[in-house]
Amino acid sequence: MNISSPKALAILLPIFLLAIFAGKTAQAEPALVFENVWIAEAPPVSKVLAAYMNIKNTGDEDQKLVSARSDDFGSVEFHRTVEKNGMASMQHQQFLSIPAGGSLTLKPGSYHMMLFNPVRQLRAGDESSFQFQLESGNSINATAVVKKASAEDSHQHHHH
Ligand SMILES: [Cu+2]
Repeated sequence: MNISSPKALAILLPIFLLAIFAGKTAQAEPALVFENVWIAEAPPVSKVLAAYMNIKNTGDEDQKLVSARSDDFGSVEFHRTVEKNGMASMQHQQFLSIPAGGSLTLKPGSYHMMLFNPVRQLRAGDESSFQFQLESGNSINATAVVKKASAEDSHQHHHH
């Protein structure tokens, strides 16, 4: 297709304007910034994986994530690992709250996302994208990178 032809322009111009409009809409979304989103690599037989990240709320309103989904997994849940009498257990969380001007860190031994029934094998270096649904009705996408868990755990210790 010759993109300088009037016919091509008639097709491309609306797409171009739509892209600008979509960009503006995205800016109006809640000011959540997803950082260091990663999935812990698991053996191929694993039916459950975990994802971690830091979520920053740069806005002046509290935000609640009510659900997450990914094409790479059957379902996604928010969990929190809590220790009671020396026993660690996971609690299902209905939502994740990110306070205005604050952040929430999902990390091993704390809040995390549980990823059930992967539809493909994810190896270190692979990417997977998530769509988060907010209580406000907005949704936000974030891309996760698959990493080897042991390396990331030791990496995290350097920041303490
Ligand atoms: Cu869990």
